[in-house]
Amino acid sequence: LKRDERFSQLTPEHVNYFRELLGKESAVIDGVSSDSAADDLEPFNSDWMRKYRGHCKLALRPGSTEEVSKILKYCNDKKLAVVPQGGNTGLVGGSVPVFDEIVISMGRMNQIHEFDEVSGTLVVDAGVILETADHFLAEKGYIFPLDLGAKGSCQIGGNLSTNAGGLRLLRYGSLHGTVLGIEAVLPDGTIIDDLCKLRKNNTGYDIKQLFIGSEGTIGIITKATIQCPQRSKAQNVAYFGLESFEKVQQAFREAKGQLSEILSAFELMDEGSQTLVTDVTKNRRPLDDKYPFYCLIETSGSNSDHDSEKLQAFLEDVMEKGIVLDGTLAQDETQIKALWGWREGITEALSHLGSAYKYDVSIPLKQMYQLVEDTRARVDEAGLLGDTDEHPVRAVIGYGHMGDSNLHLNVSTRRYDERVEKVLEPFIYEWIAERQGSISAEHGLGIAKKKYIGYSRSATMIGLMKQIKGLYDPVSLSLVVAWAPLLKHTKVHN
Ligand code: FAD
Ligand code: 2HG
Ligand code: ZN
Repeated sequence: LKRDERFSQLTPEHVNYFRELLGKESAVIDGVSSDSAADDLEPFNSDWMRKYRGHCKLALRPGSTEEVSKILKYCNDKKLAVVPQGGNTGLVGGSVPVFDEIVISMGRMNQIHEFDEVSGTLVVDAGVILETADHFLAEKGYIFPLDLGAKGSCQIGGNLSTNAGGLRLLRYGSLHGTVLGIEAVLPDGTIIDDLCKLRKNNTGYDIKQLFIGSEGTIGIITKATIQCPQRSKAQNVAYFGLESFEKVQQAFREAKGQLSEILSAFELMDEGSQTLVTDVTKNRRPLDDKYPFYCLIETSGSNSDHDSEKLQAFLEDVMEKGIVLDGTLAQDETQIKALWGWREGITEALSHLGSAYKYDVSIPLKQMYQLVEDTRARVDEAGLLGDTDEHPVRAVIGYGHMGDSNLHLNVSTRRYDERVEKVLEPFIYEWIAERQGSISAEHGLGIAKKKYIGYSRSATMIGLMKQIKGLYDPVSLSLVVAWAPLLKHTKVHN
């Protein structure tokens, strides 16, 4: 990749403008006029996986929508490249600079503005941390309709920009349904005020939807209104072992039939993924024996006794039918958390063990796990499996949101290694395209998948995306994002 010289280089004069605009010392982290800021800039330059690294010399931390607007207008006028950053937990390299883009970090915009206890509508700043919003809602008897392992650090603006799916999409649906309104700033500084609180609003195009899942390519989200459901009084969790992916599918079908309206999550883990969690946490496994597959089922309802009876009856039924080989039910809050840890803790465990090539994909359910097996066979054939310097792959594992046909294929290695990448790509993307899957289910394209968009979108669709980008960002130089090289209008590096 080469930096596009149409972008301006940062000068002390630019930095002075931002200093005057944002005032507070902590709002401008400046490595242009003071070298001593290099350490402070480090967290803005590297991503969660330590895979992507930028060289930004300036990070700005606006405190209001007006400040975001002035920053973007100035950058647009001066042809300064920027990258929006939320909690920096993204897994596709979209939240860090590629070169020396200015980071616009949203963490200071962290106010919860409004909550309506009757309708459940919540109005928040983009920089509010997901878990903070959920704790606030818990006190009111409500729940945020999105939950994911990175909840302690990711921000609502980042969640919307990636259209994060997470652990309970099965129950509460996607953010395209639960976001009622947004406020955003376009690259030229225009503030879009669409902070609607209505469930129904069919007056013209639903423009906010374009900001959900567009990874900051057309503007920066500054506020959002979210429709939040009431928190269920009772929660139950079961974890069980199965002998094949065929049986996993049968169990899913049974769960939908027998648990119907109380089913709130159906997650899949293979044995490889659970081995990695065991290696890292040293925790005792929930089941005595090992099985090729495990599922985690969560129910959320209004009556604990009724729900646990239902879950117990479900477990007995699927064991009697030979669908499930063994299972356990959490007895209290601590056990619920512990069982969830075997699913939510996989990403964290992988990061402790070195590096991981991540493929977040949607595949028609029947064929979902076949991708893991085919990839493992391919890596093995290439002589890369072994967990040594010569054979760097530790494991090829699969887990994910079974209820949404969303697989997380991870190839765990000692370190990022070109030989491994060559064996995996474009093989995996071709495999998915042949089955009409999606190469990007819930994490986005970022820099990791920008050049592979054609495996999941037609030339016509990509053409329409370019038109939209051109419309919102006509100067096409102000927002540097990972998709940029693909969307011709913003070609920023070759
Ligand atoms: P960042 O990583 O900072 O940014 C993500 C993208 O959004 C970047 O392109 C950035 O430029 C852009 N962006 C950020 N804020 C704004 C804004 N205000 N306006 C415009 N653009 C913006 N994802 C899932 O979907 N489901 C999961 O279950 C899930 N689990 C995870 C578990 C772990 C342990 C980790 C580390 C990540 C997980 N993720 C998951 C991935 C990640 O996408 C989410 O954590 C989250 O949505 C990213 O939010 P963030 O605030 O960290 O955004
Ligand atoms: C999850 O569901 C996240 O745990 C992360 O989306 C997936 O690490 C991954 O590949
Ligand atoms: Zn996920």
